Amino acid sequence: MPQRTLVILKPDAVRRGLTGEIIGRIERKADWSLAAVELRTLDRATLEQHYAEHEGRPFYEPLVEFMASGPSVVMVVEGERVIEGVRALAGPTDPIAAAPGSVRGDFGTIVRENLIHASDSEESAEREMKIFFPSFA
Ligand code: RTP
Ligand code: MG
Repeated sequence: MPQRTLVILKPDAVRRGLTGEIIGRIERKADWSLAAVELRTLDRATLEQHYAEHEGRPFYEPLVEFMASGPSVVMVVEGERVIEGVRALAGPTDPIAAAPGSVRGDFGTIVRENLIHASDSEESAEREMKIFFPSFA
């Protein structure tokens, strides 16, 4: 079933010149496509909304600071089972636990600087697309 998901290539991915590599992996999946793509430095208010579920956790402040530390690539990806699919392509949160072949497993070592965000459910995707692309239908 076609879906849409909100994907962020985090500031570490942009700084390290990995956005083309990661976007290429997404684009090469059968029947997936980019519905929106923008290079954007995320402000604190937007990030507080996006990461509201983590407020109060010890990693919350450094996470928001890191995510505001430089430009990210914010995208909407659409296609067959794309919500579960981009999560699988990204790999688990901790890059050291992520298998080679996944984005985090191939390029990451630090839990916070794990290159990519992808919505974790249909409800999250709807909520997050509204935050980052309010005018998007
Ligand atoms: P994301 O939301 O970015 O797609 O990642 P996720 O679902 O795999 O991870 P989540 O638990 O939602 O955490 C959000 C982001 O916070 C950073 N984090 N740091 N212990 C730590 O230092 C820690 N734990 C999480 C990561 O950047 C994670 O992706
Ligand atoms: Mg998450």
